Amino acid sequence: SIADISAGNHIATEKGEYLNKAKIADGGKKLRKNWTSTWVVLDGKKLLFYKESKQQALTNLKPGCKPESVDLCGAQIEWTSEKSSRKNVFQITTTSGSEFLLQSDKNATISEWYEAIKLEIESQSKG
Ligand code: I3P
Repeated sequence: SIADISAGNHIATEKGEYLNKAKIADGGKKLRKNWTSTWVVLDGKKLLFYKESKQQALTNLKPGCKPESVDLCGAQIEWTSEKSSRKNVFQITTTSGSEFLLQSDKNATISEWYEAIKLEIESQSKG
């Protein structure tokens, strides 16, 4: 699904959707897995994870309510069947050593996200 996000005078068309997310490493350090449903936006080189609802993410530009921003530059993406008992899971590993699992029960949804993020990563590596 496509969401129009308005930020002041800047209007960007971005892809946004609820996905299940688990951060399993931060700066190379393993974390205890904790799946949460998160509003995810692909914003060019960045993947944004919003703690609040979609509606708040779309309208809420208050300071201090920033999403978690993941730098996709140099990141790796791969399907994994070993990191979770869930189906449809892929992993993103950042250059800073953070690891995220993203999951959806809907095959089409998760495939779309995998392809979109992969394209973004590949377009960057070509400079
Ligand atoms: C974890 C929780 C996760 C599960 C994980 C468990 O237990 O059940 O949902 O991951 O499995 O350890 P807890 O809540 O006590 O931390 P999946 O749903 O992805 O399988 P794991 O240890 O095999 O990663």
